Amino acid sequence: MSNLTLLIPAKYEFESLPIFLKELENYKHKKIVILDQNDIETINVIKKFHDVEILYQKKRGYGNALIEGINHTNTEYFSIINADGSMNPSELSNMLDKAIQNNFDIVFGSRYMGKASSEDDDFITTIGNFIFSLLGKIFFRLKITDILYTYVLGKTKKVKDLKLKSQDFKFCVELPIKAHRNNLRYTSYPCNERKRIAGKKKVNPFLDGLRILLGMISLFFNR
Ligand SMILES: Nc1nc2c(ncn2[C@@H]2O[C@H](COP(=O)(O)OP(=O)(O)OP(=O)(O)O)[C@@H](O)[C@H]2O)c(=O)[nH]1
Ligand SMILES: [Mg+2]
Repeated sequence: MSNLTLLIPAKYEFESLPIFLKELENYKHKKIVILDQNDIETINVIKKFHDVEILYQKKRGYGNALIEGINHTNTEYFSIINADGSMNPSELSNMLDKAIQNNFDIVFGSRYMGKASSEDDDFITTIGNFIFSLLGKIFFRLKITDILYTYVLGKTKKVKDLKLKSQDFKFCVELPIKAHRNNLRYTSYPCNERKRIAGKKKVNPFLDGLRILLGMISLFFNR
């Protein structure tokens, strides 16, 4: 059995998720989809995948789903991989090898280094990702090139010990900032982001962007 659990946060992903889970059948890792128990349409389309565990989140939000998923994980490593199919699972084995061979606690997938790329970015998200990654470098001394992608593979115990709190998309910045402050060993790995398979984007670039900015300001002043 694999030492890796895939944590798949999903919100109204009844169009993308069955296609993505079909692709994931080629990967013999443990898979947990974390969603709201009222998301009946998504629940109904994933029931037929017998290699997938469903975890109902107790509260709301993307960060809440991931925190509950990580706390529920009992393999040595976990990876966050979105339900919309934009993160390519063929990159997982290299990310895991990199973590194991160099004893990294976290490997952050990056769309902005070397031969990495994104087919999913638009003008607004490209600018937003650049600005937030720059803020991370300047104000938090982060050594990663893409702070918001959150295609992350990490050691379960080390990340559980960070006691992350963000229930919404602030999770994306809380994880690298707290990892850095707690002296975790981390690195980046170049990824090629695909377009979401179908369905609607759940992130509101302006509202969630503002929440993330306020989250960074709060983390800057509260160590
Ligand atoms: N469980 C759970 N999952 C969520 C929530 N919000 C978003 N997600 C999932 O988190 C992942 C990231 O959200 P996306 O809508 O893909 O965000 P995005 O990548 O910025 O948007 P696109 O570029 O359009 O894909 C997706 O798999 C969503 O289904 C939530 O509140 N709860
Ligand atoms: Mg997406």
